[in-house]
Order: sequence, then structure tokens, then C-alpha cells
Amino acid sequence: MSQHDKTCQSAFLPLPLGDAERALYRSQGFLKLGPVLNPLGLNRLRSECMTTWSAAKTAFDPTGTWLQNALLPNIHHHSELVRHYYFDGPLVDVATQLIGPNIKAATSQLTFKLRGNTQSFGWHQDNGYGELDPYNSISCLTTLDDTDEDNGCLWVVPGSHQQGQVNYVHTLDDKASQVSIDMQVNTDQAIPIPLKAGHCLILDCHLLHMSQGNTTMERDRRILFTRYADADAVEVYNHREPRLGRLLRGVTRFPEVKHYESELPTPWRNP
Ligand SMILES: O=C(O)CCC(=O)C(=O)O
Repeated sequence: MSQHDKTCQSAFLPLPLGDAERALYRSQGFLKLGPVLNPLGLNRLRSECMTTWSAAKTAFDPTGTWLQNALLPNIHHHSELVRHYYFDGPLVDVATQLIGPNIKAATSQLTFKLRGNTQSFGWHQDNGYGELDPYNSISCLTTLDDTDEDNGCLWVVPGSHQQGQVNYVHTLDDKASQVSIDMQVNTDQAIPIPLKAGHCLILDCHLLHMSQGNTTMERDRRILFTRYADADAVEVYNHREPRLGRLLRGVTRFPEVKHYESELPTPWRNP
């Protein structure tokens, strides 16, 4: 490991899960973990993510879509610390404990609601947007700011993952060819999940969740979203082609996953 890699690693804090936490995850479909980063690591992660965000995005547009206002994909292409966090950070060990020994990286993106971004993101299951089989992928939402109900923290329906995939329809938003999900959901049991900056919310792929807008004018709500899947996970919506992403632990039956590198610019590929 290079000196630089060691410096990145020292930004992260280990997240060993006990039996009680694993049992809680199985029964409620989510886990609050943290802190995941030390204060210096959090500052650096926030700064690298914000630099990338500012270069790519314009100010909040109330007539724009969620994709335009709040989402930036493949953030690990742009930030070295995100790459380390996504590929070698403590969440990879969490994934092995919740999914199994064979793990691949499935998604990295920013979901930012900067101050005044009042758009909500409706109830959904992550497997409704990108259905992966087996149905055990995890979404990890690492907060870069303190989050609460005022600035758009996540809401979940505890235990809702146990019903599996809920019926949904995709609606095409003609403004940006955006796919959104309309879903009838019983949200009587919904609870907000406020989190301190540098902590993480882990979600089962079938857990119902949403977020309200950020109605504050002085506090951002920035989240680094990473998703991990079984190394053999296939995309149900894409003729069951294997989801491409770096193999992080264990083995895969798919050579294209085992040798997958093309997502990254050459200097950052595996040697
Ligand atoms: O960042 C948010 O407010 C919601 C993100 C989310 O639920 C998702 O990307 O699945």
C-alpha cells in the first residue's frame, strides 16, 4: 500500500457489526452506523465531493428534475478519497457481513440537497430503480452534513423490506427523460432518520424510503450514496446481464466482472 493509500485509509473508522446489529438489520431493514470517518477524513471527503459537484452543477432550479438538482453519478471517477472509501473503506466489510463473501461495487453517486433545494424524493425501494438479483444489495448513505427533518433527512418504513418488491409503475418525466416511481405506500409507520455528519445509513434493497426537501436557507444536506451487491448480481431490467462493477471481495462466475476496469480512467485502474 502506498503512503497515499495509507493516508486515505486512516481517514476511515472501522465498523464491526455484532450479532445484534445484524439481527436488527434483518428485522427492520436498515441500520444506522458511525462515525465512519474521522473529522479530517470527513472534511476531505466533503471538500472533494463539493469540488466535483460545483464543477458539474448549476444552482437549484425549482422547475428542474431530481436528476438535475440533486444527483451526480459515478462520483468515484472524480474523487480519490471517494474511490478509496467505495472500494476499500469500512462499508465493504459491512457488505460482506450483510450480503456474503463475494461483493462488487454497484453504484456511487452524490445526492445533494443544498440549502433551499425544496424538492422531495418520493417513496421508493432501491430495487425498484435498478432491480438486481439476488435481492440482497445494500445502499449506504454516508452523510456529509448533520441531517434532520428540516434539511431533508431520510425517512424509512421500518420492516417494510419484508414485503419484498412492491408494485410500481415507471413514469417518464418528459423534462429530462427521467424515470420516477409512483407507488401506493402505507406510510403510517414511517420515521425520520436524523444523522450526524460522517455517519451512515444502510438500507436493504426493498426498504421503503423517501426524503423531504431541504427547507432551511443556511444548512446543506449532502449525502454520498454507495451501493454494494453480490458479485454475481444481475440486472433484471437489462436481460439479466451481470451488473458491471469492481470485484471487491471473493469470486464471481462472470469474467466480465472479474476483469472489469473500464469504468475508471487508466491511472486509477487496478495494476
Ligand atoms: O438523497 C436522498 O434524499 C434520497 C436518496 C435515495 O433515496 C436514493 O438515491 O435511493
